[in-house]
Amino acid sequence: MEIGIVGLPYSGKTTLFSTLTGLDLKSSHAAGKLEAHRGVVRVPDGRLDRLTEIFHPLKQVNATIEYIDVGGIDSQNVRGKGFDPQFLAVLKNTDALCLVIQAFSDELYPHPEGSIDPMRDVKIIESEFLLTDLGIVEKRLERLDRQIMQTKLEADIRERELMRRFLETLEQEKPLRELELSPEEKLKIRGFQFLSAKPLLIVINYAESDISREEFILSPLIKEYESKPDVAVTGLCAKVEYEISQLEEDYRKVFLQEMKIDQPALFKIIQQSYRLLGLISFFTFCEDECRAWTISGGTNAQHAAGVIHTDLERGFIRAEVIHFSDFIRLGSIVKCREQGLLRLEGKDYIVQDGDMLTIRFNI
Ligand SMILES: Nc1nc2c(ncn2[C@@H]2O[C@H](COP(=O)(O)OP(=O)(O)OP(=O)(O)O)[C@@H](O)[C@H]2O)c(=O)[nH]1
Ligand SMILES: [Mg+2]
Repeated sequence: MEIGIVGLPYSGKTTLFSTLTGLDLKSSHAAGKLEAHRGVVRVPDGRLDRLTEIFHPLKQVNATIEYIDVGGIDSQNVRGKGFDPQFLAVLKNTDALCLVIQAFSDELYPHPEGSIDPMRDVKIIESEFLLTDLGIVEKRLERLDRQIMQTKLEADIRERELMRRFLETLEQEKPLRELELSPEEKLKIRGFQFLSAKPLLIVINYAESDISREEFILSPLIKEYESKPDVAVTGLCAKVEYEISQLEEDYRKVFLQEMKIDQPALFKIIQQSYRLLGLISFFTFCEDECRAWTISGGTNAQHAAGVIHTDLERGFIRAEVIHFSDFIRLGSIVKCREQGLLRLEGKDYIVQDGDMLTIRFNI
């Protein structure tokens, strides 16, 4: 899973990326340059930490998400022209977008639009997403028109209808993620990798002095976006989060206590990215390792086994399932078995977030 970090220049993208990934690009990554950087992030999961405490495996393996710092979007240059092709090539391949908005003032880094206005900035970037998609749809429609004149293929005619719906939506300045689509149409849309169809996490990067006013700062955006599908709004002060991430573990705890922060905002961003992508985790546990595996919500037990290893999917017989919350409540596998909370499930069982699985299989 890949998430692209985008935003206007100096909004704090690289600061957020460095905080998330622990990779320090501040010195090597010149501001305003077009250059994508990738980094893998462990998804923090307190449940997995608990399992490790209980089973003492040799290692713990968290789920991961990959973030890409795509570089600055120069709003003055880009406006109305769609994105640079190099930039677009990276963005198109992502599974979701994380939009960083500058809500702090800093004389050294004046906002490119001349003032702080998060709602305006979200709309500027969203309209670039729409324009880029519009370009793709228009080109596709032209080609389909030509093809249909020659071959009159039923599939092309159906696709043209769908593209016309996309066109209409985009012309009304609505992102494609707001369209209701059939499963078949969803597959089709994925092939085009439209930017406005990707799940969007809006991250408001506010000033140090605003940490205690987060609710106030986020509320207009939450009001505007919370009811929309596949959009989430969150906030942090990237500069402070970066400093927290640079502290030694012991100092970090003291610092967080003093600032009255219960967990770094960073965890929140990672977990929200995970949720926005419709992902859930199941766990495996043995002497060697306790591990979280990532699947999409709605995945059945046989496909989930395939995430561990293709042999487990092919030779799948049954899954032994205990839910993490039952296991913690009763304290042991034996007690779960006695109470009938260790279940044997077949291949069609839909795996739930927090299930602990042991796969029985034939080789
Ligand atoms: N005061 C303050 N400064 C911040 C904050 N977040 C980032 N900055 C500073 O703003 C400057 C630009 O941040 P970057 O993270 O490089 O911004 P960027 O979006 O990657 O910039 P480009 O890649 O040039 O588009 C850096 O000097 C940061 O330290 C913040 O929350 N408060
Ligand atoms: Mg940057």
